[in-house]
Amino acid sequence: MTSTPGTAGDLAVGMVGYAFMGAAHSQAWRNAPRFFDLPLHPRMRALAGRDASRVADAAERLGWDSTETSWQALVARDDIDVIDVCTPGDTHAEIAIAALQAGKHVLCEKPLANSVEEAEAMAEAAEKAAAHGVRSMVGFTYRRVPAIALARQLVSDGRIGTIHHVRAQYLQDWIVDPQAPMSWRLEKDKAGSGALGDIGAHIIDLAQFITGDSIRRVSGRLHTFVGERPLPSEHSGLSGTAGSGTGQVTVDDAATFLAEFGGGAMGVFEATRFANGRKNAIRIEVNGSAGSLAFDFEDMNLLHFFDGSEDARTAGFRRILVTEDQHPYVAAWWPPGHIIGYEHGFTHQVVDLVNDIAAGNAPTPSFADGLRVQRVLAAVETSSDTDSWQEIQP
Ligand code: 4PW
Repeated sequence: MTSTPGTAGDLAVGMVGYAFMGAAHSQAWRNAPRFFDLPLHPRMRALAGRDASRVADAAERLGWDSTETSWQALVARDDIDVIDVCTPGDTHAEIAIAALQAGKHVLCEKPLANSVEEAEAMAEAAEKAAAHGVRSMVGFTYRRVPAIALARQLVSDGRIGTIHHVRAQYLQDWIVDPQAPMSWRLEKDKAGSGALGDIGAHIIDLAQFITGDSIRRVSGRLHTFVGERPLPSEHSGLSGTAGSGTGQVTVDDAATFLAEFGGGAMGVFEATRFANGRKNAIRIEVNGSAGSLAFDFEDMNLLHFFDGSEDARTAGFRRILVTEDQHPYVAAWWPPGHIIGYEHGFTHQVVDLVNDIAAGNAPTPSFADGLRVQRVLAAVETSSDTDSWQEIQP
């Protein structure tokens, strides 16, 4: 490592993967400097993927300057400052560790890894690299939804008081049809786990982020409703058409668990891809001694807040439209009331990362935060297998 990358005006980005998350991240790298005043200008320098013609098409469509057909070639380039990992979980550890060791800042999609062991190695590599000014962040993007960031502020400001309850759900329905085809998200080797890691990881992170507390033990249950599905007719993501033949689903379709937090709060969590009619409902409610908060991503510009100190005759849940200039991230976008959407969280993630790189700050969520989530995921799985409460290593 010769010098800290990305300190001379431009920040050159190389991304691995170009499916759903790759498209979302590409839009974020492009839009961040257009709406936010950034200390470094992100350049979308190179996109890596194994298939030369598909990666070339994706680079053209998503706006990347050049392509590589291996992540190793991308990491070896000396004109790249940041590696953005948008691949399935089975490759996160290998790519992120190599990139950190090559002195590149790393943004890695969630969940951080497919196992606690991989996540530990990643957190260790991140800590070593940080000593040389190399930064890393795990992509728990929903933290950067303005209403969620506001929820965190209200808890830190003491408006909710001592937290008693956390109720968190992540509900989707994209595989409720038994004929919905296989995809990498249904294969344990590729994804690590199913609904638990893919979407449960988000609500674990959000619960810990909003409360500022950590889950200390869990009791969980995983279930697979459909064990065999048609193979896809072509590459499929969250949608696709069935082809011929079938494949085994090797992950959970749904996960539920009880949790106890270090500070004494009780938690109830549910992550499922079988909640018919719920598309991307991330619901979180926090009840404390001074008030309550409630959020649903399907109405993501709203935060519901109950202030327990108000006159009981008129107190009630207040519906806050989180589109004022005083709200987190919002001033850079539209006039009040002109709502934002799913993709904005990814832009905010880039903005925070670029600011931290330029300022020499440690970004959050860190790989250590990602490891903490990974430990909860593993504990829920063990709990389900063994019918027991599982403690989370601090
Ligand atoms: O937020 C979710 C992701 O983390 C998305 O809805 C889909 O599920 C894509 O990956 C996960």
